[in-house]
Amino acid sequence: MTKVAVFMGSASDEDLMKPCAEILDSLGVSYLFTVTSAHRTPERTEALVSELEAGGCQVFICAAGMAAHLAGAVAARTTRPVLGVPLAASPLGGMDALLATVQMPPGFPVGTLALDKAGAKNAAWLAAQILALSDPALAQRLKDERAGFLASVEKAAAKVERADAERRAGKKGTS
Ligand code: RP5
Repeated sequence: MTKVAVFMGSASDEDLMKPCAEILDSLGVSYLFTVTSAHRTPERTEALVSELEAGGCQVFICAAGMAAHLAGAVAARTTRPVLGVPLAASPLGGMDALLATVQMPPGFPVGTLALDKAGAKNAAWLAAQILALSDPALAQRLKDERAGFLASVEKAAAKVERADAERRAGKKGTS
């Protein structure tokens, strides 16, 4: 069963959104990764939302650049959580997509993540966190991943502290 839908407004968005798919893969979350556009293929977008919802999809992730209406168009068709990833695909540096995604009218929320790859990654983490509310095994995998983040920061901190201590000791030796 597909638990998460990852929609992109164009195939040109694929590279920015790959990290989203990679994280869902690593967490063992089933997903559909595809292209559909609010403007170019509105019927396909509508049909996909209906089919996926009927099949048990729980979370919709929508990424688009420019006049990014994809997340809003999906939010209009479902009451399941919709996460939006604005992409910096225009000379406006993504501010266009950010505002189009985040400024939804009340009643049709789109949980808006950061621009580009950071948002792509966090959309996957947040979708997994939503699914984990009713999936204890996934909740445990998320806790394990958090422990990994913590361990890597502690390792990095120890390395920086060691290098700093060596630098200071070297200075003392020369004075
Ligand atoms: C948006 O327009 C897409 O999400 C993409 O970011 C942007 C440009 O699309 P292409 O012209 O590259 O297909 O709808």
